[in-house]
Amino acid sequence: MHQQLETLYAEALAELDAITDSQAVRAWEHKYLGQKGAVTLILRGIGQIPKEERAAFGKRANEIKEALAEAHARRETLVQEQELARDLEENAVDVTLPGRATPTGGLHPSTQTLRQLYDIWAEMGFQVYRSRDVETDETNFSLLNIPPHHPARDMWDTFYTTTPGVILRTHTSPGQIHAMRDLGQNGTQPIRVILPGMCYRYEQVTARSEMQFHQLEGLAIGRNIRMSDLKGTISAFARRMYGANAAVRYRASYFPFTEPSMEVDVECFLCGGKGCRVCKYAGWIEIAGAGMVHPVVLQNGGYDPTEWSGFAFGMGPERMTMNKHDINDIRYFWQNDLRFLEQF
Ligand code: FA5
Repeated sequence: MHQQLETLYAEALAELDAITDSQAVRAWEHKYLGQKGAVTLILRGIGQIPKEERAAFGKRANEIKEALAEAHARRETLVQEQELARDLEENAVDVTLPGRATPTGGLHPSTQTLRQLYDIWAEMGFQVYRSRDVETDETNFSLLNIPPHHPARDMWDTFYTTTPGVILRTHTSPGQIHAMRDLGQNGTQPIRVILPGMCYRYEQVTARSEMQFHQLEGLAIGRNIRMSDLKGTISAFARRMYGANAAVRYRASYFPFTEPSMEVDVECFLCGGKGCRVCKYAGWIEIAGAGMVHPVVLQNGGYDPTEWSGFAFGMGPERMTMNKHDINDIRYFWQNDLRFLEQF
């Protein structure tokens, strides 16, 4: 029995030393130290030992049991550490790898331009006045000095609704009427506003023309407003928008609701007037239609045109954005293609 015990001890230790995974450690514990384990069974069989040897045998058996339990605990810790190290190595995370970018939203290029315009005009004392997208024929045309059947209506191809007289605004100019009637207090108060908004035209969509686009209207009404005020204001705007040296020119034009009317060009900010792709080799880029508010329109807004005067202008933020970023097709703006939108 003594010999058997010592052999068992030596075997158990040798076996334990060779173990490299915790499952085997558990199996080993079961095999030697478990309730039906080899060492336990030997201890249980102590009765078969001659009485005089029993004490010495029991002592040795207990020593061995304890020694094996200790060896087991050490091995278990060691194996667990090795397993952890192996696991860390095999499933290593390279913390120096760049992270995956979280996509973030951004402002639409038109919104960026509009906000830049709001800032500039706010600095110059113009407040934002919001007007409706769905308009009446009367406000969009008649009150702006474009009577029914007037050939000038052809300038703006219109989206009609099924309700007679109700249309989608073709420009932001009807907002002039609303602003004058709303803020003018029966033609007694001066006004200085910008009117941004979406406009709709039933026209052939091309690289330069969408059927839906923004305009930013400006309106100033006062007692002594003259053409020089319009020109000074537009020039000051152009310097803020396009730089201190921005040159502006005015070309005679025609709008039924302004008299005189003009178109405003700014010297090409890309080539400085030498001629390039963006200005189509003209050296100048059109930025607005403008003019002195027509007396009939002042009257329709509630003002006495013999005492009051004013100027108005209308700019196209999409066209401005196209020039700024050299975008060659307006159709990109509303296609919601992230490849386009993410560039701004
Ligand atoms: C007008 O709509 C006038 N109401 C502007 C105005 C206001 C004149 C106040 C005088 C006083 P026009 O049709 O030219 O004018 O349009 C003005 C601007 O809107 C254009 O210069 C252009 O920048 C933009 N625009 C017009 N049509 C389109 C279109 N289909 N797509 C994109 N932008 C357009």
